[in-house]
Amino acid sequence: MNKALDKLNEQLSFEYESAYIYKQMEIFADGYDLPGFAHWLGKQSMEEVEHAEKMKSFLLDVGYDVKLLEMSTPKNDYKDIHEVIQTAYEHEKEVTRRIHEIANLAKEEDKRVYSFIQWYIDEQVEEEANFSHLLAMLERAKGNWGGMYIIDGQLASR
Ligand code: OFO
Repeated sequence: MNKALDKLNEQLSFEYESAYIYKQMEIFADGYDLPGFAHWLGKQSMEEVEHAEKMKSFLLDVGYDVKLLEMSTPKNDYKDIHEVIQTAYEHEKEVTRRIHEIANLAKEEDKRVYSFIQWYIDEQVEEEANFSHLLAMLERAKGNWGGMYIIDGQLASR
């Protein structure tokens, strides 16, 4: 039994779950007439699939019996785009916590996992920063639609 590999297998499903959550956020933004946010969140969703795929390939390479786990239904009743981005930021912090947990476990148990997970530790710095910068911009706009559309325009070019 290798707990580090088991945890990584769990995280693989959680990365797909992240993609699912961001896909629902993309749909919300689209329905909320913010195409830039929708585009940006859609790209985020695709990035999560890439994170999951990388884990899948690693687990297969070390001969692990990869199994996908059950996913929760993503929240879809957001009150506004601010709540969407706030929720996403909190989600990324949870992902970071889980990645660090895997690293701590793998440090003693499996050096292959420990080395592999370093990329994700670095990636999470960027992931959290993306959402916290966006959140700061939204907080400054204070729900003013002029400001929100400027941000929306910027996000369209991701
Ligand atoms: Fe995969 O980093 Fe975001 O969730």
